[in-house]
Amino acid sequence: MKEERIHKAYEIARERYAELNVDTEEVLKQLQDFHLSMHCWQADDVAGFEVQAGALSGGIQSTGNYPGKARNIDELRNDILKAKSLIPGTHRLNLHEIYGDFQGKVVDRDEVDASYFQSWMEWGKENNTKLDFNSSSFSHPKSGSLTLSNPDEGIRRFWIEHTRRCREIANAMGEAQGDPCIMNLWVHDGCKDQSVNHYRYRQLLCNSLDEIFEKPQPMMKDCIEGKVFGIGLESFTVGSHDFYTAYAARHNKILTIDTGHYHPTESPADKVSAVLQFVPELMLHVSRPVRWDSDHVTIMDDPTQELFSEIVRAGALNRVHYGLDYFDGSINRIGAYVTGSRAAQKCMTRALLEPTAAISQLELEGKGFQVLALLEECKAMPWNAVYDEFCVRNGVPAGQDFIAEVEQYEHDITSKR
Ligand code: RNT
Ligand code: ZN
Repeated sequence: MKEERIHKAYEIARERYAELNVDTEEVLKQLQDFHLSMHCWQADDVAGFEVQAGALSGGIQSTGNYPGKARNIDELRNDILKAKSLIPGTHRLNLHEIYGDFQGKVVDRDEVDASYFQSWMEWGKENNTKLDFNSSSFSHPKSGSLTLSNPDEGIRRFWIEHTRRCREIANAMGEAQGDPCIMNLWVHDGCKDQSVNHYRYRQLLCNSLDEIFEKPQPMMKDCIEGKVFGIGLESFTVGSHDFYTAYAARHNKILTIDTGHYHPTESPADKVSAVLQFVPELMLHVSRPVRWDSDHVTIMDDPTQELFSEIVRAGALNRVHYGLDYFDGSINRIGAYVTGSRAAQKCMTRALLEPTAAISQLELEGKGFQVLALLEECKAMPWNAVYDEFCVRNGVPAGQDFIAEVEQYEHDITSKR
């Protein structure tokens, strides 16, 4: 039987790792405590539920037209539950403001409040899912290319009001779940072409943030996310990495690292040990850039592995929030959710199974060859037997078995939309 085979393989792996003084039972416990914050926007290509919703804007794009995307709140919730049933462990859900339960009412972004998220909070409680939150600056008539940094005071005030209200909503979520809600602030502000007002825009953004963060909201935590460029905003980004890193360091805010937001040869993993010297915590947006911030589904590639390994090596497991951020509309969206989430977990599994203390000791003794050799050996260690065991213990299909379940759900549900 398959489960028996998995247990047998695990027992062999356990012994193999014990030779390196790695306790796989301890790693399984740590994996159980490793919570992803699943991004709700993979299920519907970042559309959301605003009655007045327009096209996706703000320099981001979901490409592909695979059938079956969630069209309303019930479909989205069911899809997320289906995905969660195929991902071992307990995970959070990361909501954008545009995913409120607006009940057919036109609610503008500066009018939103916690009442529109009441049903989400109940859903979270019923489904053992804690919520995180995001303000939404894109896909709105007032989005333009500048929001919180707009010299037009009316527009800037509108977005300040929106973001303040989002912090209140996040705080209400945190209270309802008895655990702080992590709220991410990303705005797309930038310029398509040459501009001579860089200092002015950044000063305005700085002032807006100061106002937004003025009021303490004890049951939520703020994180701020920069990037290099957006589509149609290629020449200048107001909220660049330097801007937000400096802001976060000065104001003790959480910095968000979106792995798709750096120059292609820059390593997001290398930011971890640098910025954690100065900011309290990190939020991740685990994604996969293909040539640019294309938000492809997360896979076990070197940059993702390196990112999780750096977190573990820094002893920073509990200083990081593990959000995902990809939106691929060209393949089965639930399959995309599950594949990406499991890839992130597998990277974490490998990171946790590294005999870091021993390798560190060798490094301090100047034994460079031994360090290199051990790191190479780790790549071929039976980490997957540990991940399979984790799946089985959580009652979730191990290996490729989840593919058939996604296909069944497509056959029964999503293909009929
Ligand atoms: C955009 C940012 C941002 C969005 C989500 C939808 O480049 O990564 O995090 O992807 O808020
Ligand atoms: Zn992001």
